[in-house]
Amino acid sequence: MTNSVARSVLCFGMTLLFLACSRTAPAPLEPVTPHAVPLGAMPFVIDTDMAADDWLAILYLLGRSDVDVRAIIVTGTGEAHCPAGTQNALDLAALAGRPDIPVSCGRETPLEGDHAFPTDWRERVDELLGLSLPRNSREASGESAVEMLTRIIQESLQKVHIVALGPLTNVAEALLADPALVENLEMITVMGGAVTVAGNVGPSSDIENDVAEWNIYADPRAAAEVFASGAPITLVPLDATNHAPLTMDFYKRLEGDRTTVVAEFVYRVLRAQEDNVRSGWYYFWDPLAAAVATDEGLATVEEVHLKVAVEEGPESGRTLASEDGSPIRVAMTADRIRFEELFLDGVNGRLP
Ligand code: AGV
Ligand code: CA
Repeated sequence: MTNSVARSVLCFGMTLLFLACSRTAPAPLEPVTPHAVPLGAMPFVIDTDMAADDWLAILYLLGRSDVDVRAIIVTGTGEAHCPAGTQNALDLAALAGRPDIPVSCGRETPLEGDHAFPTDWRERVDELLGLSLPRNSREASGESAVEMLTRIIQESLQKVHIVALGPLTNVAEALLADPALVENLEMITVMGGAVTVAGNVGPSSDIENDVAEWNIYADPRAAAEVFASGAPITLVPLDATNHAPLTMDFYKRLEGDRTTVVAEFVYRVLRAQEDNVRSGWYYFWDPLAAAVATDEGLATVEEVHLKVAVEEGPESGRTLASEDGSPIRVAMTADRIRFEELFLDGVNGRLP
């Protein structure tokens, strides 16, 4: 082949590539104009492991003007690794018009034991499922997650609501170092556990454990410490989230009802997981917990005395009812229809 023929072939190939890319690459998202939170909004801290449904939960909370998200702290023991999880949290906050929210990450090992999320899950969420977000020009805070959480609770004039969407490592560490923090906590709403239903660790991995839910399994000691801390806790376990599967019906509904850049991003997240949604095992785990934190009427709540199995073995990380457990408010069921409505309104900017 002569040089000029080779060049033409190369050019033709590159043109095809360009056309293919320009046809499939989604349009970049333009962040919402930065805005302040109205006076009187309730102080919240989000503790998250930055898995895909955590992003949805965060965007729902940032969409509410009665919620003042004072920080997003990332769990180093959950699905995302600290560097990627921190960057993704900063970028999500900026997308929603809150580039100023401080973000930091916590320790990367559980308080006890060596449980961890599967490596391939971790890499996928680190990479934002292949999606992209506009970059927040701000950087992670110099404070650690525990310092940030502690300072915000201590400084707040109103009691703080923690929404915990991953392993409880950060919250436990803060409460162990300063047990008096519970005095200034409105509530800790936790997505985690499985009380009267099967767990989700065994069925989604090769780990022999049919009773634990992943967030509690990843750091059982941390969960046990938080439960025993005396803090007011609302647990949103699999018992409740099993009532909120993420269905293809909802996906189609969102496809036809996305009027904001936030709803567009949520749509892209679901599209990137369409196979999982179709197969029926994907749930609104964290978005339901976030919604219950703002609107408890979405769930039926019962007080149950709960313990966490901290010993290693096939029941490690189980949350079980026991007379000598701590009193925990447990969401047992959820109203899927009302939740879907609220969530869709939240990401479309239709909530007051
Ligand atoms: O167990 C639910 C928790 C939630 O906080 N996470 C996902 C949510 O962020 C772990 C989890 C359970 N099953 C999973 C999970 C799966 N199949 N893929 C990824 N994460
Ligand atoms: Ca999570």
